[in-house]
Amino acid sequence: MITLWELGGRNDRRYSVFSWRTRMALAHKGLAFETRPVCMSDKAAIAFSAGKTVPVLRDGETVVRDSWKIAEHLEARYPGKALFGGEIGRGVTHALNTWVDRALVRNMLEVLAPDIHERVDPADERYFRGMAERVCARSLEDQRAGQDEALERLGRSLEPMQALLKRQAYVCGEFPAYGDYVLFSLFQWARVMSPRELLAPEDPLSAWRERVLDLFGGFARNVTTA
Ligand SMILES: N[C@@H](CCC(=O)N[C@@H](CS)C(=O)NCC(=O)O)C(=O)O
Repeated sequence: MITLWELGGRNDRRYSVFSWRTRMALAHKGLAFETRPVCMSDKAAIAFSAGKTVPVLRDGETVVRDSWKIAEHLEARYPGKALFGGEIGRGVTHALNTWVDRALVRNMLEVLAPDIHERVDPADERYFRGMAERVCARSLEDQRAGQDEALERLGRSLEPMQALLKRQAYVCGEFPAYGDYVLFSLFQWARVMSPRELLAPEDPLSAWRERVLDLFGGFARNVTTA
């Protein structure tokens, strides 16, 4: 039995950017799982993990925290359909994971934060505001006023992936794997929490996002969105 703890927002939205990586990895491996929505501010709910962030995965007796460590755990325990493709693939995917976390997540948060704030669980509104204003160093109101510039910054930081996806169907090549889910998690975060369309139809990222949304019988497509 596999259980995933992840953030729950209004209308049962599942919006944790990092948990979407885990969700896609579980679907890729064909593993059934249960989910437990938690509030960002409710650290007691995940105290058993000895950490303060989701995703947290319990797989039988094993508890794993941190989306990257969860991906490594799933790859080791369920080798069937590869998430990384061997040791070199693991290393390169880890590099991509680190780049996305350090170069893209904050840019995406600057675009989305005011919209996310309107859709988090009401019990998390204050907590989310505090986190977003600390990370982005601006009030949510200033962030809303600056959303267009934030979108431009995000667009510039996505340019390497746009160039790549003109040349191949998926981040990982001919077929999707964990590197795709790492990048996709940002766009799923946006779909679930913001009514703003981030990608022009002619953007190679747009066609790629549609391909990922189609995977596993529309697993990521058929959820509550903004
Ligand atoms: N490196 C961690 C980051 C996890 C993370 O920051 N999760 C957010 C939700 S998307 C969280 O739980 N935040 C709670 C908080 O900041 O207190 C991972 O990949 O799992």
